[in-house]
Amino acid sequence: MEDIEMYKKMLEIRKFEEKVYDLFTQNLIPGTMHLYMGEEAVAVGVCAALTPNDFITSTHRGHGHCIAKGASLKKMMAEIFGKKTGYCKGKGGSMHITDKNIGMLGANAVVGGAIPIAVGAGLSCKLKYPERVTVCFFGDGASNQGTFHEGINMASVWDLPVIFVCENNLYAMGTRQSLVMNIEDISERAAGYGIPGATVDGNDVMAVYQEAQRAVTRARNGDGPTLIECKTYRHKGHSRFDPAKYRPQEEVAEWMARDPIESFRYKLLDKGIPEEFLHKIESTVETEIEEAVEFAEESPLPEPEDALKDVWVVE
Ligand SMILES: Cc1ncc(C[n+]2csc(CCOP(=O)(O)OP(=O)(O)O)c2C)c(N)n1
Ligand SMILES: [Mg+2]
Repeated sequence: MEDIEMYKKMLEIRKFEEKVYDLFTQNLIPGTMHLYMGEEAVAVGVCAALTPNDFITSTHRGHGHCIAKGASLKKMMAEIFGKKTGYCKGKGGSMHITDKNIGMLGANAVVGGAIPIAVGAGLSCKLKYPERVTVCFFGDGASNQGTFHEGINMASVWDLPVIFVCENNLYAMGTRQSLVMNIEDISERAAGYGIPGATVDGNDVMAVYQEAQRAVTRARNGDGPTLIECKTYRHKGHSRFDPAKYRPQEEVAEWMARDPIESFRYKLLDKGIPEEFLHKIESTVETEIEEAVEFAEESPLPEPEDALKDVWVVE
């Protein structure tokens, strides 16, 4: 993927979420949300190394993964508005966005819940479509779940084409990593399963892209999984109402100064990309977001008689 396209994708995620945040705080859309703002370089850098046929699994903080894999902004926005035209016909909300047409196997509200799903996808690809890889995104908190250890072990033993991407934003809700782990680099855990592990600056989209490319090549060659830890930081609190008071102000300031989008913009300018060209991309993205909101606002709500359609119930 061209660097300019990566810039545009990161901007789409940021602008989409700024809009969603704005609408949530005005109580214009229901539910809760976990914003990805600040972590855009991870999803975009990794997905830039994938083809449309590859798969990803996501988390509760999934807007960035969906957009980076090519999801429709209109259908995402409509879903968040609870409208019939949304990805889950308005019944799933932010944490259940799924699009099998683009290989997006689903956001997931269960922390660590998508790890076994990615391993299952990896197994079926190994058997049926050996050229395809599956990327599994998860957080630092999820890497303490049993699903992580069981999943990564199975992927290693069976040489599955799965790339484990740990988004280490230093916190699981209000719990700092150092309180629940005696290691600093989660990539060290790869050694325990006999696979390569790498730690990368998760705010540097090119660094993430290059590391992802290495892992993708390995997986496509049948050499098995890789664990990539991306060090990053969320700009907002854990979810809608969290003011994130548990984070030291100096730490927040330090990471805000390393905004992945702003720093990449400087790099593009340094490379000689004209500023007017970037302005053009920025206004195109603004228009795309406005169109997504319009689409969502104008879409109908689901019918009451559809409430039990497309859902599983245990009687
Ligand atoms: C199995 C399970 N346990 C607890 C929760 C509540 N919960 C939601 S998000 C979260 C923290 C996840 O932290 P991390 O994996 O680091 O992801 P981040 O939110 O930082 O992106 C917790 C504990 C949950 N959704 N699922
Ligand atoms: Mg975290």
